[in-house]
Amino acid sequence: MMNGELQAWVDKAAKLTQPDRIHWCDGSQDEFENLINVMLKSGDLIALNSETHPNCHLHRSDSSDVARTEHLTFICTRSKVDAGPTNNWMDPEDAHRNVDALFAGSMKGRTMYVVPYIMGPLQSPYASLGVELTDSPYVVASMRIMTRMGQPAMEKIAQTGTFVKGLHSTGDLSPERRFIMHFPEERMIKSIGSGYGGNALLGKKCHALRLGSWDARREGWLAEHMLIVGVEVPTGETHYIAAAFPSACGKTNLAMLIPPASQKGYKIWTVGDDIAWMHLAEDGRLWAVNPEAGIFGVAPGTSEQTNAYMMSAVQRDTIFTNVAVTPDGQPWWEGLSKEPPPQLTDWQGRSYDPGNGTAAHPNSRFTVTNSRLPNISPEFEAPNGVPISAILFGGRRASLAPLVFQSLNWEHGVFVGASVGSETTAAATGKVGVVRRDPMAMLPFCGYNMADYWSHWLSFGAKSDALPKIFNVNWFRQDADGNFMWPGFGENLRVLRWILDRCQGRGAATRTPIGYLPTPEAIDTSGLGLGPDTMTELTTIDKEAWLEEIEDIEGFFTKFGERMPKALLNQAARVKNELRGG
Ligand code: GTP
Ligand code: SPV
Ligand code: MN
Repeated sequence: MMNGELQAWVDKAAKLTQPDRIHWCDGSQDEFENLINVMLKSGDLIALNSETHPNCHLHRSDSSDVARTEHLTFICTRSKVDAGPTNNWMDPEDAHRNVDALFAGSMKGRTMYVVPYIMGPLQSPYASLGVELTDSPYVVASMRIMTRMGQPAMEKIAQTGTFVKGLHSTGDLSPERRFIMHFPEERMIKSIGSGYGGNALLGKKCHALRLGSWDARREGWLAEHMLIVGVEVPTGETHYIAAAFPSACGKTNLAMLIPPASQKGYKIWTVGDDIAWMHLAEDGRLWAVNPEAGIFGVAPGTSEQTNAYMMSAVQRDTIFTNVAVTPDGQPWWEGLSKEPPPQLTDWQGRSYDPGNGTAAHPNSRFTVTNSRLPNISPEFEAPNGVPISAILFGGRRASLAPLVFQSLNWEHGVFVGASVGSETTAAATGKVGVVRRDPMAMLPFCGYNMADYWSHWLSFGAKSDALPKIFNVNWFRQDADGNFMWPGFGENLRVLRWILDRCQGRGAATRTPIGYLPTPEAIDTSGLGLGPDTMTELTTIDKEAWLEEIEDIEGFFTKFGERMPKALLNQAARVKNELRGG
């Protein structure tokens, strides 16, 4: 059975892009192996050491195409105000005309792959269907790892008829001719000129977040840039936490935390590491599914010490992008071992010379199916997902933000999420280390006016009294010498324990204007060897600095004009007033 709309759209796209061949993907192992062979021949992939890393490959992307390009990403709604002040906007007609001119003939000499996929567990009522047309075999292979790709998706599309349309071509890879265009009103994406990550694997940020958030608002649910994790406690129950941190700020690592030996009886189960779709269930709780099937994770910093589950997963069946490689074909990146091994080849294929920068690109990544994780949650495929007890917001803040605090209530929690600030990272092109406001870690991913998005979040407050409790965390505080004050990684479990305590009405806390802070003893720090003042510093607030912060947040809020929800302005005013001693 064939979906007529799909056939007509493929015909139209082929007429525009003029591929030599069209290949309809079935998602089979044979097809995957053929793709890998095609890419080994073309040089798009390099085989890695088959003894240490069976079925692993290295891909080197164009050196001008190594991260998401936010300034080339557009939300094309009929009305500009619907995209809001934080998104680039183009009139849909102009956008189609501009990119179609670039798509014209862009697949000449290439194969157009028709990639049907499902975002969400196969049997989930919340799953969403899509088809990506692409001329990049790397994208096809990656989509097979990252989504439920192939025949089952095609069958569902034939049955239901509705799907997100994504047209992608690497074009000439020039940033001058690169655009990532979203047409939420048409449920369509057109991406040209990049083969990298979120720019090109259209199921991920484009579909599951930008178009997903648009659908979520209309249908009454939440599409979020969040990990989902199960924390099994010594008594045997598992509590689920969802956490939104900006790109390259620790989602994958928290999702795979391994409790240190001191934390007996705890175990972490990964449900998702980047995206959560959350629905309000009849029990009044938010239930979350992970729409993805794989991990596109940051390589630098990943090691046996920081993330042993991830290390185990990427031992086989993994595509590495822009990492360095040893003479015997093993992948390497900064942080994998203390010293770089001798005779390394860097991410651009040159003999490694520190004078050229890092050996692996700072945004180098691995792509691997979730099922390779030793701690994959038994609920990973659960159609309705898992019930969320706590939502965490956070970012990278060298100063100001305490290790953890709890919001006073849902409305204040939405304010805490809306006011997240974080230092920029290598996950997007541009300057690194600059604090910018990144509300709910969704600044680059919200497919509509952020003020309407906050109103949507606020609207849940009236719908249920069993919503998750909202917290803010910061693993990245630094001392005067630039060292991290908190050990992070596995030790973050100590903070999760306080969070779960608070969800159950336990856990010592002090009320402050910004929320409930743990008393310095409330978090177990035994055996960490922290300096005597460290915990005090991590759990107190500098009122003057926070006043400045709230003023900056208010300045950000003024951008949204009359769409700005009053409740958040009131929260800012309240915090300021309390900070001044009112
Ligand atoms: P995206 O995939 O871009 O959305 O990133 P992410 O949020 O999943 O970030 P990830 O977990 O990959 O971490 C990014 C970087 O932060 C890596 O280099 C990690 O090693 C580092 N990191 C993660 N958790 C911690 C932590 O608790 N403390 C410190 N100091 N660094 C951390
Ligand atoms: C992010 O930048 O948040 C990522 C990587 O998860 S990408 O797929 O490129 O969006
Ligand atoms: Mn991400």
